[in-house]
This record gives sequence, structure tokens and C-alpha cells, in this order.
Amino acid sequence: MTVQDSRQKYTPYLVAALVVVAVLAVVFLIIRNPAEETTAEPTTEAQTGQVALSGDAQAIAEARGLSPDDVVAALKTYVPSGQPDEYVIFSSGGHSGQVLVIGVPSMRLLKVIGVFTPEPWQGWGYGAESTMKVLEEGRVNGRDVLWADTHHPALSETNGDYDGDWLFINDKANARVAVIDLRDFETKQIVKNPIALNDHGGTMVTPNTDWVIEGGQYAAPLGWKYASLDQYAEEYRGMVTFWKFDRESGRILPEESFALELPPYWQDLCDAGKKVSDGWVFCNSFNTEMATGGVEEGNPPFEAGASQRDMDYLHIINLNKAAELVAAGKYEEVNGFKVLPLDVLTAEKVLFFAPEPKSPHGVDVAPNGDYLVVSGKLDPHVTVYSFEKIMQAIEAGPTETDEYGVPILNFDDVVEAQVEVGLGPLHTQFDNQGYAYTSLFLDSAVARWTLGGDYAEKNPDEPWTLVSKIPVNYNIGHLVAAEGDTVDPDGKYLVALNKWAIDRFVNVGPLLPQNFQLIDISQPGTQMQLLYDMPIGLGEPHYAQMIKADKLHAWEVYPEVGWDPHTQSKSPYATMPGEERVERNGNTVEIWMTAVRSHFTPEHIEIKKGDHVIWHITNIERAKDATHGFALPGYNINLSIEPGETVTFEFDAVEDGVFSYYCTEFCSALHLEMTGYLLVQP
Ligand code: CUK
Ligand code: CUA
Repeated sequence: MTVQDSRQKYTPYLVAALVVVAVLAVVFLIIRNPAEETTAEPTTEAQTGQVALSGDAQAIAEARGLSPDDVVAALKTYVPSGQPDEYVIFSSGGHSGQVLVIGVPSMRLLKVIGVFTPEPWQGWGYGAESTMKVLEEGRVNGRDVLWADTHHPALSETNGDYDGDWLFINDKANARVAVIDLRDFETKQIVKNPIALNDHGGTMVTPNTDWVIEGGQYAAPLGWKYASLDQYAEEYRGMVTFWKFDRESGRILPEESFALELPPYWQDLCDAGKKVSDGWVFCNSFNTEMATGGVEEGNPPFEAGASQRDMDYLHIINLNKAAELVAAGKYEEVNGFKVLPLDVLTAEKVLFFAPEPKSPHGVDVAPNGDYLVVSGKLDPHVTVYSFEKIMQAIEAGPTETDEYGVPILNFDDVVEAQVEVGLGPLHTQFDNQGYAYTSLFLDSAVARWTLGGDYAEKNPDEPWTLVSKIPVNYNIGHLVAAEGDTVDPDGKYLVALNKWAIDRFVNVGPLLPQNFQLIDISQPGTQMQLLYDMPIGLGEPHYAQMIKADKLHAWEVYPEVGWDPHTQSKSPYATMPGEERVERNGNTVEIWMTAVRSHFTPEHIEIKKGDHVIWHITNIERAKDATHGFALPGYNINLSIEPGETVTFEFDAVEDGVFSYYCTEFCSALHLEMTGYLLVQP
């Protein structure tokens, strides 16, 4: 059946379904309102007007010019006040260097987590030692880099399914990876890749989060040493890094991590194998031409030079074997970091290539780990590789190699299917009905197509065929379906992460918002429905993951009073009521302070100009909403002290004068009185 046919076939049913839902919606609203009226307090005119209007949903729909589709969409996204969402999206915050937390289906923004960039509300990077330490870990050669091009968040997994414990995200610009603890939604660690300045294929995790993958992008001499572009083939290299994650300490362990030296192709996205392909990792590459640009010297420009060949190489990596070789000491060190050299990879059969249509972008492993979907940006097809066939081809022994000696598998031996999906395919997600969804950048659409093999039992459509497309606005990059990159996708919802939103929102100037579009994918066949547009006022978010909300188990307050969120244990500086004090030791003044609604103790602190100040504040509250802020003007100090937390900061009192410190959260009726004087004597 063609797409056109199936559309015609389903259209009458679709219309009928929409009408039924719309009628139900109206009935629902009518039935619901009398109850509200009976419990209502004496009403004002405005309230009466509201009740009358909402009692007639039809009238509202007409007055607002809403179609039945609009009404259905509104009902599917509306989450009543006071109710939580069913799913939570963790999205890259793009250049902001942060992570966005969004509820689905309401698309309400829940939090912006400070990661690579200071964030004032959370007191992230404004004095609190536990936050300054993490940002300092992100320095590059001793220089602060306080922004990031965040790309791919990765939720931790257990047996290939999200477990709601940890979140990782990479900074493409500076090759850094951050670790966020989902007990308190705070960043605990940033690691700077010691061998590369930029990355792209990260972060992705292996099915039990043993390894966090960070694939490279633009080749350079490892350790970013100098080498002339004339020596590109000899001196420049690609890489993929495997960061060892330790759940116990909640940290990446750099000393147990390692990288692979790869040919100087530009490695792009990666994905970890799962189930049958557990232990393997797959990365795309482009610029296997090894173009070095230089249009000003008469060379082909990068975009042409890097697209001359019809095929690039899918990298197929035996991660378990690589880890064994590292354990056996077969590595070299670059900037103190373990790197398995290319000749070891080829001799020990760790790395294989499979040709892939040129300039690919995403490689996405299907839920059972049996197929890999590669999207060639310049090819209207997705190419589906069979893991079983890859293993057979490796077993049979490839006969060809590239110029670095990496074995190349035969394309026809390892490809299962090619599905024509449309123009500019980038990334693929999966659902629970046997469908795959591929973002089409040039078409500005999402393609829904069928998987074959075991997945074909789940739906009646012909395997490996395009079923339908839904337009999105505009320029879609990634897309995210509910748990759509795990071993057990949920279906239901898909969000298209679109770039510049042309003509979608009120004009806010030449820099356009991004647009997250929520799509209902619960119904089969051609029935995908666009539900909601969510403008994102910072950019550019690349990838996001969507987890069932009930898998998250964050703390409501810190476990005990005096908690240090950086170590997730009791702080040695925890201060209980009655223990508040100021101690002087030479030129160092140490302050132990408590915060509770609505005062800081002590309220007067007298020191001398030139003193070094070490200041600890413990929020002794146990109530969920009893967060206090702390601002010390003139010294760039701003803290968020959540219930139970102990925060430490230090500064040199370089100026004399009167400094009133105060609480920056409206914590009580007497919040404005929650203040004190720091008196610095000349
Ligand atoms: S992404 Cu990084 S260029 Cu398609 Cu994963 Cu946007
Ligand atoms: Cu504490 Cu305001």
C-alpha cells in the first residue's frame, strides 16, 4: 500500500474519531462545571463570566477559532493544575550549557539545571565551594570556560532501560562531559577530555552505565598538539573515549577510562549496542576523504571536499575487547590518559568499518539491539544494518582494509534494508508498535516507518516501509519518543526538536526561538497528531530523552541537616542551632551560621579589611519549601541553601564598609527582615 492509499483509507476513521473525541470533550466540560458551581464561594462577576463561558466549550472553541483537531489536541496536552506530568524530558540546553527539564504532555518547563554555565537561582558558580569545584574541573588548560555547546543528554540505564539515577551530557565545543545526580538534580562532576578539544558522539551509555561514550568530531593531533595540515593523514587523528562510571561514588573515574585512536575521519554520532549487540559500540563518520579545506588556497571548500565519496565508514567497535586490551596494558598515554593505538585496534580486531551512504549523521540501535539505523544526510534513505550479519561478516574475515589497515566489511553483506523516508534524514527513535521515527531536516517532517524482523509481528504494515509523514515547523534536528532509545520504548509521545521557529510565535527579534513540537504517536498507521508547540527561549537544544516520571525518585529535602550536596554526605561544617559562632585565627575569620525562617544567626559580623573569610551556612529547615538564598553584595556571592544543606564559601575582604547580606528567596512573610550586617573595619 502506498502512503497516499493508506491516507485515504484512514481519513474517514480519523475524522470520525476526532468528532467523537470533540463531542466527548464538550460533554465532559458541561458535566464537570455544575459541580464546580455548587462548591463555589460567592462569585464575582468575572468569575461568573468564566463559569458561563467554560460551561459552553463549543462557544469557546468558536470564539477562539479552534477546529475539532485543536480541541482534541488541547485535551490531550492539558494537565490540570496540581497534577504532575506523565513523562519528563531532559533536554540539552544548547549554548546555554545547561539542561532543561520539561513535563510531558503539558510541555511545562520544570527546571533549568546549572551544568557548565553559572546559574544564579541555584547559586551555581557564585561562591558556593561545591559548585565552584565542579566548574573548575571544566577548565581547559587552566582557563575558565563558562559556556558549553551541550548536545546529547544520556540517562543512566540498568539492563538497557532508564533507571532514573544519573544524567550525563557532553559539551561539543570543549570535549567535556558532565555528571548530574538525579537525587537532587545537581551537577556533581565535569571531566575535560585530555586528548581532544571537541567532541560530538556523546554522551551515550552502555546498557548498565558501565561506560559513558564520548565520540570525537574534528580530527586534530591527539592532545591538541601542533601539526601542519600537510601532515593531516600522518599526524591528525579521530577518537572515541570510554569514560568509566562508578555508581558508588557517583563519579566518572578518569584513571579507569580510555580512548581509541581512530583514523582522521570526522567521527559523528555513536550509539551503544544492547541485548544481542551489548558490548559493541557503533559510530558514524564523515570526511573519510580527509579534506582539509583551504578554499582561499584554491582547495575545495570543506563542505564539497568532505562529500566527494559516495560512502563513509560506520565504525564498529568491540568495546569489551578494547577494555580487555587496556587491562592488559596495551595502551599508550597521551596527556596522562590511556589510548589504544590504531595498530593495536587493527591487530586485535577491535575496530571494523562498514560503508555507509555519505555524510551520515545519526546511528541508532533498535530496541532489541538487532538492527542499526544510519541516516545519510544527503541520501533520502535510512540504511538498516543487521548486527547478526555484521558478526557473520567479521567471522568470515573481511578482505579489504582502508589505508590505516582497518578491515572494511562488504556493504551488501551487512545491510538488511534501505527505506526511502524523505530528504535530510538525521536521527531515529523507536516505539512499542514496531515503528521507527526518523527526523527529516530538509523535508521538515517526521517519517514513521516499519521495522522488519521480530518487530513486524507488532503491526500489520509491510516491513521496512514508509507509513506516513507528519510535517513539523521547521528544520527538525533530533526527535525524542518516550523512552524511545531504550530496550523498552513506550510509544505514546514524540517531541520534534525543531530549530528556528519561523512565523510560529510573536516576533521577538531576529534571533528566533527554537520550537519543541509534541506529537501523539499512540495511534497506528497514518494517525499521528501534532498537539503542541513549545518555544524554547535559549538554544540550540540538540538531543533530549523522555523518561516515565514515576522512574524518577528525587529527594524532597536533603536527608539530614548539614548535608553537603557535592559529597552527598554530612558536611564537616554542619552547624546546629546553638553552635553558631565566629572564630578568628590570625587573619582568617571563620563563620558558622544557621538559616531558618526568618533569620540568619549571627546577624552581626565584624571583621577587618584584609581578612580572609571562610563562611559556612546551614539551612536547618526540614520543610519542603524552606529554601533560603544568601546574597553578599559587591563580592559576587549568591547561594541557594536548600532544606538541610550546608554551603561553604570563601573570600578576601578587600574593601572596608558596611555590607548587608540578605536572603534572596521570598521564604516567609518576614523574608525582607532575613538579613544581617557584615561590618568591615578599615
Ligand atoms: S546533533 Cu549535534 S549537530 Cu543532530 Cu546529535 Cu545537532
Ligand atoms: Cu529566607 Cu527569605
